[in-house]
This record gives sequence, structure tokens and C-alpha cells, in this order.
Amino acid sequence: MAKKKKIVSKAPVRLSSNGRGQHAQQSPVQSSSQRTYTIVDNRLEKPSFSVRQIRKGDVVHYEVEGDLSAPVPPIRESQYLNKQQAIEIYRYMLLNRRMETALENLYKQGKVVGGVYFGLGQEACSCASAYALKKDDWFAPMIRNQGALLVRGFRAADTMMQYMAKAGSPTKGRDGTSHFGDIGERNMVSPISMLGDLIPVMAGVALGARMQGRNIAALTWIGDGGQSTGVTYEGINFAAVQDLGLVLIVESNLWAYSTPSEMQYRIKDLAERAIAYGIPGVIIDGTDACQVYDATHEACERARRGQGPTLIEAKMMRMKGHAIHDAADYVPKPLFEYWRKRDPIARFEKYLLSKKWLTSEENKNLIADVERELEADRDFAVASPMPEPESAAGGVYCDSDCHKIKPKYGVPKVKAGKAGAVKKTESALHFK
Ligand SMILES: Cc1ncc(C[n+]2csc(CCOP(=O)(O)OP(=O)(O)O)c2C)c(N)n1
Ligand SMILES: [Mg+2]
Repeated sequence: MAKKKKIVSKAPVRLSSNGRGQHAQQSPVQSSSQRTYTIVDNRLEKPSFSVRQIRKGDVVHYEVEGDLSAPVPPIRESQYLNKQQAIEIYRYMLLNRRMETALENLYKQGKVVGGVYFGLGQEACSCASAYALKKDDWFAPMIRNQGALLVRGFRAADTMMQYMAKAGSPTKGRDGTSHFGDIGERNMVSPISMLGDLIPVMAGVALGARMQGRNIAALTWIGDGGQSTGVTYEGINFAAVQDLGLVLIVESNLWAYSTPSEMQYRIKDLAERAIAYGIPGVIIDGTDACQVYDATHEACERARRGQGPTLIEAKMMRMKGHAIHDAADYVPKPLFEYWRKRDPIARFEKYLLSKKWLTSEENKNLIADVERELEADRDFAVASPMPEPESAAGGVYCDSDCHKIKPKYGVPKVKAGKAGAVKKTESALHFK
């Protein structure tokens, strides 16, 4: 029998702009029918490395290849943030980090019921994006966005009590992690664990607002792994054809559980997916608070003008395991070292100091103030009671007169017509 010839792919490998290895497409034939698309890339550096899976028998590990020696880029000047806003974002980022450190300690003391999720290295992505929202906008956080809750008015004590299942927690002790919302005051849709499912829900929130005659921004986040789910496609596509104000931040943090992004998708950058939806796509450095704020602010403004959704890809790295149970031993150590140098808080602190928006004395006071707030919140959360057993039969959101949920804005006020700038006589839904 003829021996089978081993086929070796000679396709050239190109490095994507977050360093992911990728087989280049066949060289494009230049012709007048060639289409070109633009993805805005606001980053001041484009990392060039990729993660490769090495298999030895049944054992698999990952290695990183490429240039990991590049100097840390400066923070990009914001076109919109003033001194006071920038300092506020910095404070939220600090609070976000300290709160998660405290949660890790509470877990180790056996006070947490269940696991703990962290957004280490992603504080700029969570806090600076939520900061771009206005009062009437809506948001739906995922597990890495505990900082966004702080920006929207939750206290660190709320999240801590939630993890400890205390009676005073947002779910009155009925959930140990993040499954709570606030449709009354903070316009927050509860996280949904099924990855991607928040996207059509947030498109629906934007549609609901339009039916009331208003356009709003509806912000949510999705991981680089989660964005591959079918419902993500359906949700963005619906928002795109209806010009709904969905602002989707893809948290491109290089890992989904223990799977590197190289093994999750084949395109160069996830922002490119925007091309297929027919909406704007933007790449930003997710460790640069100014870039995060500016891109989200612009996307929110577009949303409020009724011009439809925007997809923002924030490049960064998940600096811990998936949750507290995961030591992330599979992540090549040099990757941690590379991204630790790009710590979003240290970078922003340096930026504020060098811009003289903060003196080192003011910085010291601000950090001490955050620590004081955090410690008070932690002590309050730890001392607060567990729920009474008999309360288990009660509702999560309703104390009495259970479960009548009143519509927040009333019934639809607009009728058939086109989307975009909404007038009383126009339709919320536009049919083509
Ligand atoms: C539809 C669906 N599939 C699988 C899971 C299990 N799951 C939860 S988180 C996770 C990894 C998510 O990775 P990514 O989206 O990159 O977010 P990251 O954890 O990196 O922030 C998986 C597979 C899920 N919750 N929902
Ligand atoms: Mg991920």
C-alpha cells in the first residue's frame, strides 16, 4: 500500500495585533471590486506574541513566543476627561482592586459562601467604561465588572455581603455571587451566567427605551470566549438592524478558563467582527483608562443619538485564574510579567502624577481614604447578620405584595415608522 504523504501547511503565519498567531489568508487579488473596511485602533502599542499549545502524550502546556520586552507605552491623552473626572475614575479603580483583595481574604477566612471572581488587571475596562454612562443609561455587568457596580453607586459592602450571603445583601442572602440587578435606581440588569445572553437583553432594554420615545446607551461586556456564542451574534445583529444603542465591550483578556484566545477564534482581532454586523468596531488598550473612557463615551453618544451599536475590543490580560479556585498554572509566567508591567492602576497613577493632576501627597491621602472606606465597609459587611431561616420563603426583590412588577416607564408611547432620532409619531421598531 502506498505510504500516505504527510501534508504540511505552508501558509505563512502572521502575528495579530494582540500578538495572536494566525494563518494569513491567500494574498488578495487587487481589483476594482475589492472592498476595504476600517477598524479604528487607538492603542499606542501593538503587542506581538502568541501562545502555543505543546502536547506531550496526555500532558498539555502553553508557551508564549514573541517579543515580550517592549517598553510600557504612555497613557493616551483623553479627549474628554478633565482632572476631577480622571481622579474619580482612578479612585474607583483603586476601590475595585482593594475590594477584591479584601474578598480574597474573606474567602480565605472561610467567610465567603461559594467562590470569588476577580477583575484584576481589568479595572480600567470596568470602571472607566461605566463612568461614561449617564443617569438614564443602562448597564449589565459580567463577573469581571465588579468595579462598574461601584461606579454606578453600589457600595463595596453590597458586593461583600452578597459574597457572604448576608441578610443585607442585594439578594438578601439568596445568591453567593453576582446575580442581582437594580431596575429601580441604578438601571442595572442582573448578570446572566449563560455567556452572551445579556446582549439581546440589553438590545431589548434599548428598544424598550425607544418605545418610550428616548434613545439611551445600553452597556454590557462579554469575554473573548463568550463572544463566540450564537446568542452574541443574534443580539448584536438585532441591535444593528434596529439601530439600538447597544455598547458592547469585548474583554479580550487572552483566556477563557484555561483556553488561550489562539484556540478560540481565527480572526486577527475580535473588533473585526463588527464589520460583519455592519457596525463600528474599535480596538483599545484595556489597561489605559483614558482609551477605555473615550471609546465608551463616543459609543454612548452614538447610542443616544439613535445611531446604533458599537463594538469595542479592549485588549488586556486576565491577571488571575477564572475564579478563586483556579491558580492559573497553565498561563506562561512571562505573560504575567509582561502584563504586570501594564497594570492599569499603576499606569494611571503615574499618568496623573506626571500630569500634575495629583501630587504625591494628594495621592497618599486618596489611597488612605479608599482604604478607610474599604475597611469600614468590610467591617460592616462582616458584622451584618445572616438571613433568618424563615425568610427563605420570601421574595428577592419584593417584600410584600409579591411579585407585582410595575413597568418603570409606563406603556409604549411611539408608533410605526423609522428608528434613529425618535419622534412621538415614529416607530420604535423599524421594519424593512
Ligand atoms: C453559554 C455558556 N457556555 C459556557 C459557560 C461556562 N463558562 C463560564 S465562564 C467561561 C469562560 C469565559 O471566558 P471569557 O468569555 O473569555 O471571559 P473571561 O472569564 O476571560 O472574563 C465559561 C466557558 C457559560 N457560562 N455559558
Ligand atoms: Mg477571556
